[in-house]
Amino acid sequence: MIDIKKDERLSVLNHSCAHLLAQAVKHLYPEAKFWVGPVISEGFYYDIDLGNYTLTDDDLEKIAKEMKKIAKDGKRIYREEISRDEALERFKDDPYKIDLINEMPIDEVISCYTQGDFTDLCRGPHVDSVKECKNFKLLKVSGAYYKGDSKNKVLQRIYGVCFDSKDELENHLKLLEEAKERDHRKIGKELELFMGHELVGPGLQMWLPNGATVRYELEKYIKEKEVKLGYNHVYTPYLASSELYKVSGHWDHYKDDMFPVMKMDNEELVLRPMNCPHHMLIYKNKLHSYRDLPIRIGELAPDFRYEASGAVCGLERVRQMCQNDAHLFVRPDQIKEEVSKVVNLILEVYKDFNITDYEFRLSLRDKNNTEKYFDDDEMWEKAESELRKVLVELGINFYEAEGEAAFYGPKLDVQIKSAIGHDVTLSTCQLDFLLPERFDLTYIDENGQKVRPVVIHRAILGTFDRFMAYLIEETKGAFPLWLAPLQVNIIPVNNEYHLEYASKIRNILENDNIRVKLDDRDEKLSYRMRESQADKVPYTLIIGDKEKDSENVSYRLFGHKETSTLPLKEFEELLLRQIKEKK
Ligand code: TSB
Ligand code: ZN
Repeated sequence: MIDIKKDERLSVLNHSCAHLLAQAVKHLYPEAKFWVGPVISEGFYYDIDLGNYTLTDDDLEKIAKEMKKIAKDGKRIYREEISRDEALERFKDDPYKIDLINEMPIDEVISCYTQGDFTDLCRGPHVDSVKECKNFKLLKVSGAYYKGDSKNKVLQRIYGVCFDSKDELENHLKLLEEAKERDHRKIGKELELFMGHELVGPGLQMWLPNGATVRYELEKYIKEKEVKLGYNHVYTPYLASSELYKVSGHWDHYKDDMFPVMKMDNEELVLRPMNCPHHMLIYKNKLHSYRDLPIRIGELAPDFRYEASGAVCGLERVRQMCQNDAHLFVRPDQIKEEVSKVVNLILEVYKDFNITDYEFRLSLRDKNNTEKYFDDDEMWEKAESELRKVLVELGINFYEAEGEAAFYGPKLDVQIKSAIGHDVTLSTCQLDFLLPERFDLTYIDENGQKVRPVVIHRAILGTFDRFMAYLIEETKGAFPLWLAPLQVNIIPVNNEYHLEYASKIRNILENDNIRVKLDDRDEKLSYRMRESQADKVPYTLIIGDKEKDSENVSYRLFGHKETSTLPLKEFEELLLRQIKEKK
């Protein structure tokens, strides 16, 4: 999907369309007050105060009609630069604009743009005429707090998108429609993969049997891979004394993302947001020699983060998640090799899941934000340049982003786009010189001296929650055979004649640990076949006279119309092979 913000022409066009929207709203609702109307990746929006009135979809239609009318009139858009006093005078009836003017730096040139009877305070640039904005679509309206602060009034945010031609617009709307169909929340519900409930709360999802089966397979898959690569897995508690996070630095730099303390008599407990502190203590439990390193401690570990209720999204962003976590304790001379192994593991896993659309991001700190980031320039310079150097040496293509690091160090994040356009991190590999210091971790080097190890934090699947969200959207719920909640659905054509043979097939496959169902309901064959397709079962078997007499199976693959036939034994072998090969 195109990122409107990244395209210069579309950016300007969409911004002009936001003005057109405001003008139409002003015509229809003369009392409307306007806040801001920026361009976003999806198009544009405008935040509008309509008093106590809440816009409906019908209203959006009326507004769109008015916009069309104005666009057809084709007024020119022209720019003026005005003094601060004049700006304050012109926008005196619009308190939000007055706010904006007052917040502008003293030396900033104040400009406004006028089209017909409408003028808006704006930096620009804009297209030449409103008629260029005629190919637009208003997408939705929702509430948005003034300045994003929940203590403030709720404004109405109207979203839209605009293109140069009708074809481009229609094409884009079609893609949006397809994306909606792929949304993991929709598919998750249809296929009974997971559910939320208001009594449990936002960002807290329950994995239903179908989803839990997929997750179990994912857990097994990644744990087995890690064991082969020399990881040792542990189990640690989800709770800890708040002291632990004071030592680690989470208390000073990550507290806003944590649930508040539980006070018990003389104790203070918190739900952990990360697992690093526990793993640091496990490392520290023993003396280590340089020959023992790297030590790789892994855990499929539940964590709790206080994500804003407005930011949580299905399984993609949750408040309780389970990380595919590990902390690698390495000597400084092992950093490159270990980062390289992590990157290779990421690439190998992505190949297994056919993940091709992603970008590597080197996430750096924001130097000015000493609240979020541990304040030690020297340490940051070292960690950031070390990680950058390793990435360059490994020949990895990446872009850099400030303000995206962890509080303890820079990260190599793998960014993907969700169906509804969220840019999220899937895998991560992070370099940390801080926590070894905070926990006073050491090993004995060749000269018998105590020295500090370096820690690499890494999560390959990220969290099972987010990975599942991704997988659902990528596969549209048609999981590969090895992951599918139900792998084989057996439909006897007629229970009276075919049930016995169908049951025999079921028993054989069940014995092979294949997830199989026998659909012996008294429903029409075509109905049962359709339902099997809707459930996205990889193999649907149709068992009738022909199959019974020759000990064959006839099967239909998900998404295919044709039926194939194989001797039962061969079919069984085919399934086992495909499951093993993760086809
Ligand atoms: C890798 N301490 C490290 C760990 O050792 C850590 O916690 N890193 S993290 O903060 O980046 O989180 C790891 C992964 O969890 C992220 O890469 C992302 O894929 C996933 N994740 C983060 N927040 C959420 C959330 N709210 N919901 C679902 N998944 C999340
Ligand atoms: Zn960590």
